[in-house]
Amino acid sequence: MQDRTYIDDCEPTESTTTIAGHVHEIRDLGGIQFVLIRDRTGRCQVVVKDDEHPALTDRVDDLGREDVVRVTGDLVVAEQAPGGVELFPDELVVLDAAATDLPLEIAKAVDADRSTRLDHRAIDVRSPETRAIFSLRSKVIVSLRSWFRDAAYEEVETPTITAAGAEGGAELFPVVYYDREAVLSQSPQLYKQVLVAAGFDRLFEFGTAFRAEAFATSRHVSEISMLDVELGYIEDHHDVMDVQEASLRHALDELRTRADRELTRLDVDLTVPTDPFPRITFEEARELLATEYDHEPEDPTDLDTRGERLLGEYFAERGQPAVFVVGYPEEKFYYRQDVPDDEIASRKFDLLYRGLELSSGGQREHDVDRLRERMVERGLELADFEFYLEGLSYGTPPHGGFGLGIDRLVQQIADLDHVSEAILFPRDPGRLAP
Ligand code: AMO
Repeated sequence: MQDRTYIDDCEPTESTTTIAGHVHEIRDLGGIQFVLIRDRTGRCQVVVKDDEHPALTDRVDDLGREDVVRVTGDLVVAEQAPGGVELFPDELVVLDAAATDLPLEIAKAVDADRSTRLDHRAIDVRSPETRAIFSLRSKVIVSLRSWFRDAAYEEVETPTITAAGAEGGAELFPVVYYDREAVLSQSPQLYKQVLVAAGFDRLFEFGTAFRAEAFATSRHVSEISMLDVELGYIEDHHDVMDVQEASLRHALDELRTRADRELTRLDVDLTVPTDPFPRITFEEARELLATEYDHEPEDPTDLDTRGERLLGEYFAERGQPAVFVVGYPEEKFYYRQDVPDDEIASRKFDLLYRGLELSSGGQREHDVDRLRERMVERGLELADFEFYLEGLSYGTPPHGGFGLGIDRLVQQIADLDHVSEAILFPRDPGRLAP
């Protein structure tokens, strides 16, 4: 490996320091040149004085933006410089020269439209603001994973090429699988349930889910990163919400310290909910929307985008960025519903975070006869679900879980207008490349 120090880790010392990265900006003031070097952690100003280093001055004259260089020299405290230090080089090596026709502006605030930026994504992510989103995203995933590992959850992987959809509906991508037709997985739902039945009673999976949404909104993409969780031996859906709440709070709390640099770069003031997240029933949510905002979502079984946004505002004003809405009617077959003494229609919840649905979850129906009835009522082919029904038929603990959309979580944390901005190479109905 080439010896170098990340810019953010550079400490001014007596000894020489080597940094490496892209040339972000060059300023030549006649007699003195400033070259801003960018690596994944920050930017460092390299200062070349003509009278001290004529050979290096010639080399800087030949430099272009985005050239990849390695620079070695003495670091000196300089309050006015980015990062508070300057490097006075003894050596500057060009590792690769960049083409000069950059398709996007990197050094200045990016004002290209989103579509152009996504078309040239590998260039767009060089801009420090965009880069910060993905550094933040990586830290979100690390924090969530560490919470589940510490809580003795096992990490599993389930297939993405499957025989039938798990979530129902028409949002399936067909794939040719040898001489048969298969579909890309909409969710590991059925697999995670049969695994809990088999004794994997605390599991999680970071996976990819595919939804052939026919429309493009600021919160939908066709390829989603999902954290799926499932746990056995629960009393009810509140146990699942406890896990969703604790893991998310842990991740947000850790970000405040571990992603301080990224949050600052993105100008985000992250508030971590300290109290339990409010849990309101679906009926209470509709009632609140009607009385506080005179808003009645058209579909009586759901809250619409505006409804979720207004609920977000209502709870944000009361210091709560997150709220659970519990008991959605007419739910998918696998949620427990119509439980005799329950005052709610189902044990399904959604987690709204800053006015956007981030996760869905709940307690599952584990009575196989009732499951079969529900599936038939919904017009599903039982033959497509044999492995599921078999897996649950031989002793299944009461269980539940949730699926958290990682892309939307990053969208909300980084305060991005569009979910595709939180994804390196997003897929939507209009985009299959890069
Ligand atoms: P659901 O279908 O609600 O539930 O999906 C869970 C979460 O995934 C995210 N999500 C999406 N994000 C971006 N674009 C999309 N097209 C999209 N679709 C879903 C959302 C959503 O809250 N099996 C259940 C979960 C469970 O009960 O365990 C499921 O997949 O953040």
